[in-house]
Amino acid sequence: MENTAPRKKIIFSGIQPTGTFTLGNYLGAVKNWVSMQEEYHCCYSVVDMHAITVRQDPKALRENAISAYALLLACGLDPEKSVLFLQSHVPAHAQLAWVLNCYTQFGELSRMTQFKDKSQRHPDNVNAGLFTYPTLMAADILLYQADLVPVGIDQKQHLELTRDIAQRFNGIHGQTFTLPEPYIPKTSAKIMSLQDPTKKMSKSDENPKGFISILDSPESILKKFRSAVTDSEAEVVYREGKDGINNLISIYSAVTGKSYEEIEKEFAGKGYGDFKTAVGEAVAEALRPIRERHAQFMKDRAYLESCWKQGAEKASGIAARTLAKVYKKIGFPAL
Ligand code: ATP
Ligand code: LTN
Repeated sequence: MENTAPRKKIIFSGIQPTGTFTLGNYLGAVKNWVSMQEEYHCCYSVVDMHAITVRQDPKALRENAISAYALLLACGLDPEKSVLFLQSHVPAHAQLAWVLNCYTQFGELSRMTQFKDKSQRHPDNVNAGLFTYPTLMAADILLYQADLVPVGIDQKQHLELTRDIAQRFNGIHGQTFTLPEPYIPKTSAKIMSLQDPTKKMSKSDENPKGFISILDSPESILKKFRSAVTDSEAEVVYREGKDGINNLISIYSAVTGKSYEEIEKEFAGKGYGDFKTAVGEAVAEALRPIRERHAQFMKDRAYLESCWKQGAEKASGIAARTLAKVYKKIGFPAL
């Protein structure tokens, strides 16, 4: 019988091993990756090659990459259902990135806000890799012919560039790449710093009170939420201008599944203190199983290695097909 079921869509996303994931990474990205596993063909990568656009200590990078891989498993990604791999294990990423560099304009890369931010933050190391970072990201996505890319809103500009590059290549050489769409969660697209709620929560913040790492102890999580910056009112309502409270409401909503209205009702007549404690407790509880599973995976290095080896094999197979197609279209003679 002919199979008339629509093709399962392909998902690709990546996360940098530049430190322990924050609550922002989890709610804005990885949590959605987990729920997408059932419905889609998913490929997720620890993008260690992206991480070296900022200087990394080799020992710390290796540990962070291994820990990030274990965190993906701990968060609920299943190596049997999804392709889970380390970017540096699949050479096609670097190979396609070079090709795409030649189809990307200097002016386009100059407009990327992440490049502008990071070059300001690291003025002593504005390297060419930092500048061409988006073409490596485009290669990641296009190699797998991804339909959807689940990311936080900060990555939207890179995705638009990926589409422009793909469209340009397809225009010159004929249909080669699927045009990917961003998939940005509505409520948790951007979790803000607990100390400065106008700034994105970031694992590279110098002030650790600003971010919740997903391996923080429950005590530390509670403490950080209790000292979260809010405002001088005393009403738990989601409203323009209440950045700190809005951020806490969206975090509480993401971890409990409650709507904003339900949360406002729950805390009507109560002070910020009660609310902050409730958010802290809910987050600590939601992260507890992840922390416990992570500790177990980190003890079983042989299992981790077997997972990423299998992931690299599967990813290489898919990536090689796209790369061969690209090389042929460009005019590189076959080996
Ligand atoms: P850094 O904090 O070191 O600058 P990062 O955490 O922003 O790095 P990645 O580790 O590459 O960068 O991010 C992985 C995913 O997490 C991306 O999809 C990104 O959009 C998402 N993300 C990062 N920070 C947040 C946040 N505060 N809220 C929501 N999503 C986020
Ligand atoms: N640029 C992203 C990380 C990243 C990514 C990707 C995300 C690298 N390659 C491919 C989605 C798809 C970041 O800084 N958060």
